[in-house]
Amino acid sequence: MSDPAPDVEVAEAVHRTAEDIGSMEIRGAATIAAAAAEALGAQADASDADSPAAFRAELRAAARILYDTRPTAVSLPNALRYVFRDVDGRTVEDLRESVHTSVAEFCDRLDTAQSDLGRMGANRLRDGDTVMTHCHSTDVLACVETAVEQGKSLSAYVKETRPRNQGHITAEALSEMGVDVTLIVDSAARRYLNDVDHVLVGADSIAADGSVINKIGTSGLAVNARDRGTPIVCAAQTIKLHPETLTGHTVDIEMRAEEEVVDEETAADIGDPTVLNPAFDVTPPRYVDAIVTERGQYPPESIVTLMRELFGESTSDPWAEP
Ligand code: RUB
Repeated sequence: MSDPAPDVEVAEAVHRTAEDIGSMEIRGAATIAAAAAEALGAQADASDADSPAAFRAELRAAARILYDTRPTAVSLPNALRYVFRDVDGRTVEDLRESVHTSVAEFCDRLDTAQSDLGRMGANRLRDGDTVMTHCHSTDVLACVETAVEQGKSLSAYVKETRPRNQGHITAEALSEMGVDVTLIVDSAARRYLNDVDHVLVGADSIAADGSVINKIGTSGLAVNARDRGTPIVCAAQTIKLHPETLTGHTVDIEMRAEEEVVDEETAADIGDPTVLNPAFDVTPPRYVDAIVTERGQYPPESIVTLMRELFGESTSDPWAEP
């Protein structure tokens, strides 16, 4: 995507948020969505535009910079769309205020959606159950946390999730909740699936056919879980539904730097192999038992009805030039 026109001012805070999302200082689909919305609020605050048109051009340029950071989590463009939808006003002041109202409403809805989803997911978990997790998903953690608050005692096998080890964040969060945590390397997952009652994963995007796009390794885990007969549940707020897949678009899978997999020196020592580092993969709906959203639990194949209801058949790209 093109850079903003040189005369359009974008706030330093927007550039900082974009850098933090790109470097994964800010990561996870829900967290990215909230940060992107808040960055639009920061842009509105910082703007000294002298006309509504100039204000809108700045906001679009900010959204474009945020949109370009990571391609897979649809929560990011969905957040930008949500904020833009309600931006209205005849003066710069009115516009600024409407951005703030919209950002606050969006962040409130994210929080509410996550706790509603947590209650639905917790209903699946029974006292004494063992779960297995992959990566770090705040939607998954919301389910476990609610179950623990309901007095259920839970154990967890936590996959470390190479190459970035987000499993460590999950391990810490679950331990703080009082869950009995066992950390395992990714390749040990199948070995322990017989001891697991539920595999719980999040999502960066959910396609119209019910495919779950999540951290690399999710699809292999799901196939193994199906083979072992262990139910696999995806916890995902509706902000993860990818409306463009309704019209045949596919979800971009982000490729990240080789250095996340192997440092330069080690790579040189082992003959400089080609290194591939896809950040996400696609789990077909037949390997997923249920998608738990704040609107209830869905078999993956029927998520399309919810997607149509919430998004309709067309989407806007508010970051694009009019
Ligand atoms: C994070 C990841 C998470 C989803 C859902 O990948 O795959 O499972 O984003 O997270 P990365 P949440 O670490 O590359 O961002 O439930 O918090 O939205």
